Amino acid sequence: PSKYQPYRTSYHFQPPKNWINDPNGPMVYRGIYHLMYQYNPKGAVWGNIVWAHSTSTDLVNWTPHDPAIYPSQPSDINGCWSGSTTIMPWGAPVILYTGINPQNQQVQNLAMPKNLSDPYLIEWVKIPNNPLMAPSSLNEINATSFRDPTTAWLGPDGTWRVLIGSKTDRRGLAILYTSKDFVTWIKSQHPLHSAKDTGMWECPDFFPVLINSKLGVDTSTLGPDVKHVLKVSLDDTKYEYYTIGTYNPKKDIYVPDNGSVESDLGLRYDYGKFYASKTFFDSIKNRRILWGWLNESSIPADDIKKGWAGVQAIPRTIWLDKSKKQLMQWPIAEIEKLRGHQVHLPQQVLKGGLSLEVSGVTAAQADVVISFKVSDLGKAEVLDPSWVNPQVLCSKKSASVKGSLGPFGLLVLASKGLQEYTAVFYRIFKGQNKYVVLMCSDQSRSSLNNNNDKTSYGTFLDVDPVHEELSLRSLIDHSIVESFGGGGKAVIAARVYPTLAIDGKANLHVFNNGTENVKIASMSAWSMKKAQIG
Ligand code: DQQ
Repeated sequence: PSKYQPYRTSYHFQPPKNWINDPNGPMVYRGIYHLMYQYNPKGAVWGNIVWAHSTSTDLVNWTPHDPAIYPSQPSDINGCWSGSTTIMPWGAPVILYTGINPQNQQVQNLAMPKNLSDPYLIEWVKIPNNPLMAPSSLNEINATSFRDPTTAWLGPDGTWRVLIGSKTDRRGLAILYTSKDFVTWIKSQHPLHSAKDTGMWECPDFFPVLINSKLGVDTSTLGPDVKHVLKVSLDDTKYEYYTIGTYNPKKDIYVPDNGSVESDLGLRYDYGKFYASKTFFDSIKNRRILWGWLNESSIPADDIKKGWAGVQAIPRTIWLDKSKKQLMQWPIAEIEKLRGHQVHLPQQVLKGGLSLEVSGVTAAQADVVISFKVSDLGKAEVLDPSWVNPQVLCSKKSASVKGSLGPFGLLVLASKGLQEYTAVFYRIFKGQNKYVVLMCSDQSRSSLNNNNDKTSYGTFLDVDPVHEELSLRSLIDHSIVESFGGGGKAVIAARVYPTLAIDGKANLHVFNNGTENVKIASMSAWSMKKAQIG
């Protein structure tokens, strides 16, 4: 690896070197948090996949261990791909994961801790019965599209259920298997859910969320107080979509609520770069936590030069919004203990066309929280009915394109002369019968190195700017800008590689490139300390 490492993170999880992708089998066991993840021990590109393993007591600082799962049986000899942990009713964790067999078929295997009295769960044993689920001439399973078992859930009938991602032709499938003993698994006639024209469903995740509560519940929880969420990662586009709906445990089908879809206009955890995510129930703090992989936006040749690729997003607490129509996400509270020196801006009006620099924080390693209030919406630009795709709208109307109410927001990782910056901002439009808020993360000027993917990201945000403040929180970590809009109603993560705006040469600004004034209702920025991530 190169000595020049301006893009390594300070508080987002990453190993010292090499390629990482999907978070695998996250859990808490005897007070210790476990993160496993897809890892190439031999280089900075995907391959030779094992489950690397780290543990933590606070989800912020991490201790690395040897890989938990690596090829050792015929049923995983060509790779140990993604999977999940299930906690047995008596407290023992069990892993189901995808192995690649000698015929390069995808099959599902089981691994158990060797020693349950070791809270670090260093050693895992694979049962000789593996594989427990495999494609065959009888079951019509596509051997190259059969992977990523979910956390299993236990029905009131004493039967375990698990989902495996798959497809037939272009139809994405969440194949359902059931078992009485967790070892003998039977494929159900019908998938739990499927959707046409979505392609391969990777890394499905299926879990209950409480109605009217931020608390999380165990994955097997059923009843009138919960709705269910099904998330799928679409291999074709590398976007994730989730739906909220109803699970019928008698018929074992899941029906998304009206208008809830897995594609295009569907809901996403993140409208930027975020993939192969997985949740787990944190029984210590009764919350559900979401882990996701942030891939690089650099070219593989640059990844090889820097000697690593891939990081994990900050774990996010996830719960059902009051509207019951979407999820909410917020960085786990523990991350705030890394907050160091704080800078605060007094309430003030930010006039149209003006910006102000926020000095006194380490702008390449910061946590920034700002809230805007707009009092006069009269001059809001009219939303053209053809502007249906927020991401396209954000790239057409980048931060440098003047508007009336917006763009206003943050310029982060900005170089002194503004040759480089990443802009996270809002624009408010007048829609048919309500105001429409657009949230953008504009990477187009993020780096002078044009090899990087500098696509802009965007989403419409379900906030009423007449009655509510527009809040924005950005976690900035050298090559990561992870932004939470509307208190967690929408999230956009981006990877950026400034060439000038590095470390002490990175700056932070609040800007208003609209003609109308906006009020900064509150603003705080913290320098972030470095986490211990061995
Ligand atoms: N990554 C794993 C697969 C999964 C994909 C292989 C998603 O199990 O489908 O590294 O990123």
